[in-house]
Amino acid sequence: MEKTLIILKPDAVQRGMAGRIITRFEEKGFQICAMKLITIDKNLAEKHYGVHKDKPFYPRLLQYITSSPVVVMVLQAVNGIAVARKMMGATFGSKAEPGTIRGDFGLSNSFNLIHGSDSPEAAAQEIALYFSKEDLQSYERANEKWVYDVSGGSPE
Ligand code: IDP
Ligand code: MG
Repeated sequence: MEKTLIILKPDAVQRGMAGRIITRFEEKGFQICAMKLITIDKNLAEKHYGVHKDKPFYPRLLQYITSSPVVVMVLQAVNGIAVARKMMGATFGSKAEPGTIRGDFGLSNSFNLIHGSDSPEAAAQEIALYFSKEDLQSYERANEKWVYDVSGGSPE
């Protein structure tokens, strides 16, 4: 099982698309481990996007991500990081494939609805930025044994 940090960015919340995007992950079979609505402050934004600090778009990225509330979630699935990235699609809606979240819901080459961790290292760092260990709910889902084949002892 792999945990990933997902942020429904200010445009997703402002456009009333948070529910639909969350539904996509629920329908796919992801388990919600934590979720909250927050406004990211400059300090937190700088920590989150530090790897991009030398990019030309960095100031606008900080402005965007701090401009309005976001939904922050920890989602869990087998191979969850890669699966979530695939569901998100390419970085901007103008290029993202139809069927992906960015491909179906966005057109901008700056606003792009959603963030998802891109590696296990990034996921661990990002989850720790937004949540404490106690925030992460560990619970058995009623439908778990129909989401995965657990007959071999581990979810497949
Ligand atoms: P990703 O979100 O698909 O992983 P990255 O290249 O890691 O994309 O960039 C992080 C975020 O920075 C993007 O999601 C987007 O919000 C913003 N960003 C990336 N490239 C540009 C750009 O060329 N113009 C404006 N914003 C950008
Ligand atoms: Mg990235």
